[in-house]
Amino acid sequence: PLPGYAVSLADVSAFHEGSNAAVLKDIDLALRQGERLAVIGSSGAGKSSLLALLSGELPARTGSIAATPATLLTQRTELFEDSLRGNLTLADPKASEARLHDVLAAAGLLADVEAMPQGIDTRLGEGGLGLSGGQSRRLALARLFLRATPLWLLDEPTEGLDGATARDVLGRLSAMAAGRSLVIATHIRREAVIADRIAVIEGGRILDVSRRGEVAFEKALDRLRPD
Ligand code: DGT
Repeated sequence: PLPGYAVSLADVSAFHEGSNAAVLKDIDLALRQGERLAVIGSSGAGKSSLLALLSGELPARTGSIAATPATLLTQRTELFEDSLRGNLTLADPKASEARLHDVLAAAGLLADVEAMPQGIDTRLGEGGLGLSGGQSRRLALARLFLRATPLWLLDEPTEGLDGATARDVLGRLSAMAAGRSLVIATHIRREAVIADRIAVIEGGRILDVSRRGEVAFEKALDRLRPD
């Protein structure tokens, strides 16, 4: 991307494998380093697909795309039948013990881990069996925190969490994201309100982008599910 930018897209279209209808159309988007963008729109509008495009998972068919290295936090946390440590270090095999301790603390998981029978070496069942929804989301966060990419892509990061847990997780995310660029796909107000700009996407097209302080920004927030 251009100096000072995390993302620049011009006239991008993209197709999912095996589909002959574009899932993203005429996408123009520039994101400055350190900027936070929320992407909102109906179910099926293309929010997750835009994140996939930015992560490099979904190729652009036409147009030009430049993005700094990114880490994608998907809606579902993929956890493996392995120790907590194993589930964490797949994000950074060289992470030191001190660093693991730090990211667990930042994710709000340290006390939980210390209370487990074998601490960080406690084994999880398939799909993270043994962890609550909040704990597995926090584990996903700790994993994200190990990925020091300049761009984080977050797909509904607090979906399914109760209000208090969600606010706690969002606060931690926001603190750890200082200096990084964020793109947050969401339909929940609490997740969009931390953004500098909101992009509205429908039918694979960006219809509108508004900035905090603008009337359109408040209107966009009003379309979202209240906390
Ligand atoms: P959500 O998560 O329900 O709020 O919806 P969005 O806005 O995240 O939408 P997205 O990007 O998941 O889906 C956009 C369209 O693309 C929708 O028609 C479903 C389709 N689509 C999504 N993932 C795939 C895929 O892996 N393969 C194919 N062929 N189509 C997909």
